[in-house]
Parts: sequence; structure tokens; C-alpha cells
Amino acid sequence: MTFPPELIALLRGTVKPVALTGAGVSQESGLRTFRDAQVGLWAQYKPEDLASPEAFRRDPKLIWDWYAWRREAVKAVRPNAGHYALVEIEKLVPEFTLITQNVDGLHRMAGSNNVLELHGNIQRVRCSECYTFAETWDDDTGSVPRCKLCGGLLRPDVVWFGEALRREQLESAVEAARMCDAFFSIGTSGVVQPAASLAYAARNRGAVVVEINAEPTPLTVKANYAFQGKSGETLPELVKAVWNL
Ligand code: BV8
Ligand code: ZN
Repeated sequence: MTFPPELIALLRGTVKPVALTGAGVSQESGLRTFRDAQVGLWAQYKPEDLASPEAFRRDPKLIWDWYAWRREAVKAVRPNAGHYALVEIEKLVPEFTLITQNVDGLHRMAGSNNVLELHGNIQRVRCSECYTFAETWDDDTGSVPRCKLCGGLLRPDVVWFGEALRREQLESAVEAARMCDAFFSIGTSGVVQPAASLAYAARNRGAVVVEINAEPTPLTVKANYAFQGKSGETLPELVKAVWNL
């Protein structure tokens, strides 16, 4: 794969790059993307209808089981070359910030440290009342496990639609996007807010915006460079081309 020489030159000079990833970066690990995740007994539900506090209030067991099913799916996969290429960038450029919408934890598993998990992490469980985190919980009680402190229902530590993102995480992400000199948007359809506005914040501050996605998104026409392809193939190639690895 060849990349425009001026882009290579630009990225060789980058000191504060940022990458925002979505479900597409985990697709080559065998995890379905958010939009294509609904298969089998979950096919009848739209993900954003399940990932909401209203849905949990309406039927906590249904939502608990959906996340238990997704936790098992994550346990069965491993990071792919796209995740590892982002680990390489962190080693090469100390001020690199990785922002992810993914709750699968695969970036950390790959070895990325400076990761902002904007929408939480599916492996973490906490009380829906007193916010206490549960290290262990009994999954086969036939009902939703309860908090040992206050008896509240346990829930996944993810941000549901209609819920605010954690303030410090969002502020760090917005700051990183505003201060960056290069912004990579990787494997995301760019529709969920506020994450989808970060690329525009970077572009408005003069950063070069590079999109790597399997299909066009609303950002494609606004990006300085847009590569339509698989992140697990394109990212390692780009890292090799820029940093002669
Ligand atoms: C909030 C965790 C308010 C849970 C998630 C402004 C305008 C319109 C709507 C809103 C707005 N502001 C807020 C909203 C509402 C809403 C929103 O954005 N709705 C959308 C649907 C329009 N936002 C919210 O509700 C946010 N909260 O606003 O709170 C508030 C404020 C203060 C006080 C109180 C309340 C919360 C948003 C977070 C929701 N939680 N996840 C869980 O996972 O179960 S969002 C979830 O969906 C993911 O985290 C991710 O963000 C999103 C899925 O998107 P992607 O990751 O991009 O995945 P997708 O499948 O869509 O696309 C994959 C792409 O990859 C595709 O393009 C595909 O082509 C590509 N691809 C596939 N394979 C590959 C590939 N690319 C490269 N390589 C491959 N191999
Ligand atoms: Zn509690």
C-alpha cells in the first residue's frame, strides 16, 4: 500500500497525534461491529434500544444477559494487527493519545496504556444505585446479581445512550483533540455524539485529519486523507511507511 509522500512527511513530524477508534478496529479480531452485532436472539433489538437506562429499568435481566453474552464474545477474541499498530505509535510518539468508543478492552489487552475509554468497559461491573464496583458476581442465579453494599442491581460500567460521559474522560478527549497536530479516525461510522465531534474539533484547530474506515462516513469528505480499507491491514502499513519499521 502506498501513501501520499506529503502525508508521510507530515506524520513524521507529528508530536501530539490522537486516534479515535470504533467497533471497526475490533472487527478483524472476530467481534461484530455495533451495527452488525445483533444476531441470533438479539437480532430483534436495535443496539441503542438495549444500551439505555430505560431498557435496563424496563427489563434488567434482558439487558444483563445481553452484556453477559457480549462479555463472552470478547473473552473469545484477541487484539489484531490494527490494535498492535496503535501500540507501536504510542511507543514511538510519547504524547500520542488513544481515544476509543469500544467497551471491549482490546486496546489495553494489546498493550496500549494512554487509552481514554469514553464509553466505559464491558469487563467492569458496578452497582446501578451506589456506583460501587463489583469484583465478582454470580452470573447463573437466574436474576440480575445485586450489590453487596446496598442491594442495588449490578450493571455493566458502560455509558448508555442518554447518559453523560464521565466528565474528566470527556474533557481529556476534547483537550487532546483540540491540541493535536494529527487526528486519526479509525473504524467508526462517526454518528454517535459527542465522540463523533472530536475529529471536527481537531480539524478546526488545523490538525491533519486521516480517516481509515471500511466504508465512507460523514467525516470522509471533511478528512484531509481518507483510506477505505481494513484497519488491521492499513494501520500497520502506515506505521511502517511513516516510522520505517
Ligand atoms: C449523551 C456503550 C447526554 C454501550 C455507546 C447530538 C445529535 C444527535 C444525537 C445526540 C446528540 N447528542 C447526544 C445524542 C444522543 C446520543 C447519540 O449520539 N445518538 C446517535 C445514535 C445519534 N448520544 C448519547 O446518548 C451520549 N450521551 O449525549 O448524554 C447527556 C448529557 C449531559 C447529561 C445527561 C445526558 C452517549 C453516547 C454513548 C452511548 N454508548 N456504547 C455499549 O456499547 O453497549 S455508543 C456505541 O455505539 C459505541 O461505543 C460507539 O460509540 C457506537 C457505535 O459506533 P462505531 O463504534 O462507530 O460502530 P459502528 O458499527 O457504527 O461502525 C463501525 C464502522 O467500522 C463502520 O463504518 C464500518 O464500515 C467500519 N468497519 C468495519 N470493519 C472494519 C471497519 N473499518 C476498518 N476496518 C475494519 N476491519
Ligand atoms: Zn450499591
